[in-house]
Amino acid sequence: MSHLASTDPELFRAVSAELDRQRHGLEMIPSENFASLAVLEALGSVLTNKYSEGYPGARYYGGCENVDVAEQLAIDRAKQLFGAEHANVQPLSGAPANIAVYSAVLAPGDTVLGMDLGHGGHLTHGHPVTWMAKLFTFVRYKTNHETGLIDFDEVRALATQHKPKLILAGYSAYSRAIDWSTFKEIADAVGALTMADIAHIAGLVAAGVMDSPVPTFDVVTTTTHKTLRGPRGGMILSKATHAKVIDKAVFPGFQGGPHENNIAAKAVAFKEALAPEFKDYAAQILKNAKALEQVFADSKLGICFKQTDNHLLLLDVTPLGLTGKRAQELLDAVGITVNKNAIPDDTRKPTDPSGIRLGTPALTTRGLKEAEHERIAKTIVEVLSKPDDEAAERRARQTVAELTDAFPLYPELS
Ligand code: DSN
Repeated sequence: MSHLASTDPELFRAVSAELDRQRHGLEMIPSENFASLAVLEALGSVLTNKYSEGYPGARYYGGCENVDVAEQLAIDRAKQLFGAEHANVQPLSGAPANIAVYSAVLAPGDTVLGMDLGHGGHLTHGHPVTWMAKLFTFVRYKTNHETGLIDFDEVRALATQHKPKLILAGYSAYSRAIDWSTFKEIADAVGALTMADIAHIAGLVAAGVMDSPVPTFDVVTTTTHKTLRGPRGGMILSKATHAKVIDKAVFPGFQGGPHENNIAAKAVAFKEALAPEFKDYAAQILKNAKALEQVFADSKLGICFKQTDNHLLLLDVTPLGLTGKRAQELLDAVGITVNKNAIPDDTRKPTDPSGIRLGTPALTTRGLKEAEHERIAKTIVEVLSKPDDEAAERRARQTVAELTDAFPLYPELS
């Protein structure tokens, strides 16, 4: 980055400081990961200079022959990776991908049945603060407190009562496996379309370590930067019958010129995810999450949804006399990054909820396995159980330093 350093030293210092933060901390926000150097190179390439409204072979600009190659590679690899009939790789991120699907398959006033945000759903699944909630009628299902699982009796009853046009599954803070076939069966019974938002678990689905909704659902959206380990971005997979309306909804309906540098980086990430070693990576993500769970299960922390079947855990920190914000700050102070998060039916406000959410994709990319995750979980429990204990804080910092030294991040970057 010698050019950035001389052109804009102030910005260069911020980027360098962020590299330093990522290297010397334990990144446990479950939606974050570390993209490969090849992905970063594609992102920083001259493809950022090109306008290319339209799709490969049908653009509104000249000179698109090279970005056509990049975008077609991304499309073909996405279809191969997920076994999808159609892929649109232009959505700028997960929220735009979801909004594009709504605009493709719904009319204003239509009803959507999706998960309550507090039970692991996402803002774009109809939270009242979003513009989408003004356009469409969102009805929300929840999980069952006793089992930690989606309450399919409630989903069925709400679907029968409200006759939604679309049933939405797939979450950002739910730690259990998803029974796609029961959603499909309920949707078929009421004549609804099915949409899965697999932003969090896409890498696990691609690797085959979690069940895929792609064979049965009408539409599947995802981000590309979480478990898929690609660049920050989004993607829509669908049955061929929905291809036209989805492509039209993304462009010209909702977005302008695609970010071809980003799309090229997605193509690289998909190639990496198609490699056999990605399956080992995804399997290790799950093993590491279980290693965390085993330690937390022996602590006073509450495990929401009873257990984890994926890459994340949602923990209730109130039994320790903490709030989510305080827990996040305590862990931040020792170099462990998590995010405060609402727990199901939380009575606290979103800016200082009752829980924290943490996961294993980024540390698994760094090479940490079960033994290291067990050590980290014990450190987390100690820090949260002894908030004012300087010796505990010192020990935690020491653990973080030892682990980050033992598993270097981006050693090639200076
Ligand atoms: N912000 C993402 C997450 O952290 O899960 C979801 O959009």
